Amino acid sequence: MAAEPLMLQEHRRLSRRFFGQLAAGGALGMLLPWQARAAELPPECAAACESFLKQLEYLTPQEEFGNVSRGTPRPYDLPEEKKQEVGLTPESWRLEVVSDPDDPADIEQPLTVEAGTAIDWDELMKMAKQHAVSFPKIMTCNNGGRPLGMGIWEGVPLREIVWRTRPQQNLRRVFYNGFHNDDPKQLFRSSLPIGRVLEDPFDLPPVILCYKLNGQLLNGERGGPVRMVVPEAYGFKSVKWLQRIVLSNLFHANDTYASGNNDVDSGMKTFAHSLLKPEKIKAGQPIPITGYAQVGISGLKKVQTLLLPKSTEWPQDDPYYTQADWTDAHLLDPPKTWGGGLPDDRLPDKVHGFDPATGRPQNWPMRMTMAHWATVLPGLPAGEYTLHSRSIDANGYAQPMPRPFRKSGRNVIEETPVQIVE
Ligand SMILES: Nc1nc2c(c(=O)[nH]1)N[C@H]1C(S)=C(S)[C@@H](COP(=O)(O)O)O[C@H]1N2
Ligand SMILES: [Mo]
Repeated sequence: MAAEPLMLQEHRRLSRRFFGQLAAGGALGMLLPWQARAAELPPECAAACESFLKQLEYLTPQEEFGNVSRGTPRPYDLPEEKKQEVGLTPESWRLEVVSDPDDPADIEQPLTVEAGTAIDWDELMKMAKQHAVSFPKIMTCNNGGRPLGMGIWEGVPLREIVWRTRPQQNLRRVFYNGFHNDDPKQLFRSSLPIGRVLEDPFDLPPVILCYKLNGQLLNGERGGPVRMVVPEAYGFKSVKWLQRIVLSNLFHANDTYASGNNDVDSGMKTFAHSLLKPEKIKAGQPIPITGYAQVGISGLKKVQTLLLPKSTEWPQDDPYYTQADWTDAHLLDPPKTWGGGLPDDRLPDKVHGFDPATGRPQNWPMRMTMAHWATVLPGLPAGEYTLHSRSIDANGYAQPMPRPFRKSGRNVIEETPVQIVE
């Protein structure tokens, strides 16, 4: 039998501790038999949750991230010599930083391969010694229902490289793209306002040129040797196989992702989803449920669940169930171990949002990361039910508000079946 993914073990451990406390307090004597079987529970859920299981080890090993990569062929599938030739290995990697010919920014020192001024790996590592930063971030595709993975990303702030070009004026936007088989049709480009690059608002970490994920060099699939990582944004801003930065006086976005109707200025949303729930449970038995939340730019105050008979009609005048009787779930403590392939499970020395003395998070849950939750709902008569879960962000907005629009990132209220049997 395959070993249980570490993320699920950690999630079970955290949630068992939670359920154990409840049982010890006498509140849930009936839960004990279930708890005793916790290690094998619930197989039907394990199958349903398969794609999540890897994320349950708090950090996701980089090989196990969900992968969103364009390119024919994918850059990381090129033969080794070809990678060497096109700059997809650390030794051959070069980063150019130039002015936009269409909307020129006034820079004194473009960084180009031709002039021998492009940034290479040794130079980046030199900069890293002085400027490297690490931060936790959940990677999520704007269009995906589930996060791709949770990582600690390490890199050099993009602004350090922008300053090297000695910009003078007429600089309003930074575009960047990765290797794309030299085919304009395969170009994948994102962009940011210069202000976001030079300054970090609201305690955010900087935008980085990232070369490590969970303490290990970034692999080809994750965008190595170097990718952009934008802390507060959906995945499409974090361009992989980064090779070119264009400094522009254009005043608006021109991201590849704008085609496809995506909202390219959207910050990550907060949402909740269940992970382990009995698909079938006996009438009258307490119903244990665990899950995770993505903590977006607006933070996370709490997670709530609502278990309704399947026959319940969706209220026409209250499509987000704002008037329903939601039950608060319990947010679980930060994990004791981090997983994700971190060598010796040791976090890098200085991680944004972590206390350097204790190595523990300063606040919990942290924005732009994942939090786990658990709850036990009272037993119900036999029948078919629908479980809903939702988050309330730190500003008090219940999911899917304040921005319910699908193309600015998914955060629909979860709907999943639960069967209660005699
Ligand atoms: N060069 C390049 N960068 C890219 C992409 C791509 O296709 N090409 N996909 C983007 C999208 S849409 C997402 S969601 C993230 C996914 O990151 P991951 O594959 O490391 O999980 O990478 C982004 N960076
Ligand atoms: Mo994406």
